Amino acid sequence: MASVSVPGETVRGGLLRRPRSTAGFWSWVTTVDHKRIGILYGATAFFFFLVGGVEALFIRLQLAQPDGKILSPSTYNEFFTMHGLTMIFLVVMPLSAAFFNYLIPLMIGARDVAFPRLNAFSCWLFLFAGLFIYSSFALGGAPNGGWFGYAPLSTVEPGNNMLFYSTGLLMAGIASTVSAVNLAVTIINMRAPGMTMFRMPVFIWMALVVQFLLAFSLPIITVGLFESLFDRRFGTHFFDPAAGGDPVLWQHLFWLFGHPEVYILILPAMGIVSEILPVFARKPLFGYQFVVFSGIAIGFIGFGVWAHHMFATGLGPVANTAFGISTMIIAIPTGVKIFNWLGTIWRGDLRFTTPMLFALGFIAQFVVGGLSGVTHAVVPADYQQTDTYYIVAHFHYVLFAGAIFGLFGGMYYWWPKIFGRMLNERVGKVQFWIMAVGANLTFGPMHILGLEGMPRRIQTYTPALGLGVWNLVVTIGAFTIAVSVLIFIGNAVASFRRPKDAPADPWDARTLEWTVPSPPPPHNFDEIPVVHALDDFWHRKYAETEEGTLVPVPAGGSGDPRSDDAHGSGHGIHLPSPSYYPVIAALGFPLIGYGVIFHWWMAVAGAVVVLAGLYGWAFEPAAE
Ligand code: HEM
Ligand SMILES: [Cu+2]
Repeated sequence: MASVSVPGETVRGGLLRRPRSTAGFWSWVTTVDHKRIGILYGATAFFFFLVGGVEALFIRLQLAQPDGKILSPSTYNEFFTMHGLTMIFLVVMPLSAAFFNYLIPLMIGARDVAFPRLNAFSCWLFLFAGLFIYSSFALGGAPNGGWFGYAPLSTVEPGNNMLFYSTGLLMAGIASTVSAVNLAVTIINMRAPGMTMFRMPVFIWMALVVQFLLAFSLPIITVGLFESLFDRRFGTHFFDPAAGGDPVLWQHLFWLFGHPEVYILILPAMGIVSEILPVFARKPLFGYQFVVFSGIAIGFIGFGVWAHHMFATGLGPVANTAFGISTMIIAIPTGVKIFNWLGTIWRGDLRFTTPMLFALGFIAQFVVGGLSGVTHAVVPADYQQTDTYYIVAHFHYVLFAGAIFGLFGGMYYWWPKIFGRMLNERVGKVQFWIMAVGANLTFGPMHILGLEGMPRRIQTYTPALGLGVWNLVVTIGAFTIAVSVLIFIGNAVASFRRPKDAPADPWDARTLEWTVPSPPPPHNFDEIPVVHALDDFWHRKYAETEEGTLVPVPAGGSGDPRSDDAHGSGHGIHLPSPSYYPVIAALGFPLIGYGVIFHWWMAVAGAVVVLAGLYGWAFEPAAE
């Protein structure tokens, strides 16, 4: 096959020529740059955060008073299901992926991830999966069987609602699995010289644990989703007791994934907090290796606790006791982290910047969520708590007051690096306090409502139950959170109006990403750095006397990223080229999804698009 390259023309095999534009719409559609892909993940996830937030506000308006009439029972089922699905699969997971994509190469001293086009593919497939699931609102009805989609409700309830659930999550699962392999290979194989495993920042360690959790847990739910899809589409009986199937099998498959999933949601925020605290305490992380190993321990034990979600399904005293104990055990490595964070700030030279406030807020509120989690491990107590608002309170303390607070801390910490502009610190602090008040006003009283017997997922309740007052407080809290999110949007928009004046190292930080300009050039590093220690950048900036006093090391000398001539144009550095094919291949999947639900010919058409994308991807010229 001839291989000529004629500018602007298709080249061999009728393939599309690689796009050249580095600015504008098409440059974003065809980008394979990890930084841009990180920003795409972040922007999409933030959009879905707003959508999931609005759904929560409608839920809270409906429950603000007894006998609410804002949402009909069937719409209510769709709203809480979509709220849960959105916040978990379309917000916290991709927001973490945004940080992973943007920061991993920069923090390990690499120019990009191992498989840049695969990276673009997983990003587009995640977006298309999200849009596919949301298109269900216009195509007969959104998933309405709860975010954990228990059978047989999810397999026998009429309508396509839960078919969008299973096909949509299958797509999102492929995107996450592909990304997990890509990022794990990047961390293991692409570290700069001298960046040994125990010189990696904790954020990178937590990212690595998360990729393994994804790689080992997603296949389990994938099997369950296919079985659920087959029961609906092909009349199989995996979860049909009348034909020898077992609905509890779904629960096992779901929670074998679902519990590791909660660590997939929280470990990134724990990694972010472990980066922020040392910088604003001006002390190294206390017990670095303990923090790393406790993260790994959480990853392992996290696969051995799943049935604590099923104490009330009748597994029997032996199983319940075993899972009660394993759940209590997982509190130990979690506690180790908390004490190491406290050890880091203890007697530190603290600066209460906005990122630091969010990190401290994370610790305080995550402890509240963690403690209620321990109460669930006590089996008889859980009989009272399960399926009530006490549980809703628990997972919002760990997921909203925990994970989301950690992620906001990360946004305020790395915003100058990513966009070259600072966010307003004063506005940031106002946002933090309003969000903290809102979160505790929303999720605090839910503990009381739950212990007073309010079940979750009820569309309304009678005045006789006396639940009106606390429900009104919760709703006011939810709108307080909404105000704080609007303040953040205002702060972000205002920052984009400012010139790109952020310095390379605005916080006097410790890790490699702060050695390059803000924002970093496409090639990241002119020269791949050589690393000599944990917190290598810090040790280039400061020496320590015997008494432990920090002595600044003057900038300059070879390899010092602070010297003026440290950053060139990157001319001659090979970078992966943009490509059309990842987005084309990803586009075929929603088509296949619609085909499975509506008309098989669409599935065939979708498969053709995927194959065409993969063909182009395989045979397009490496680079011009
Ligand atoms: C922005 C503030 C938020 C508010 C006001 C809020 C409110 C609520 C409420 C009231 C429910 C209970 C619905 C019911 O049982 O009838 C709920 C359910 C849920 N929320 Fe949130 N939430 C928020 C953020 C989040 C976040 C950040 C996450 C996860 C990362 C999340 C995950 C969930 C899940 C998984 C459910 C269960 C849905 C189900 O039962 O299927 N929420 N939320
Ligand atoms: Cu669990």
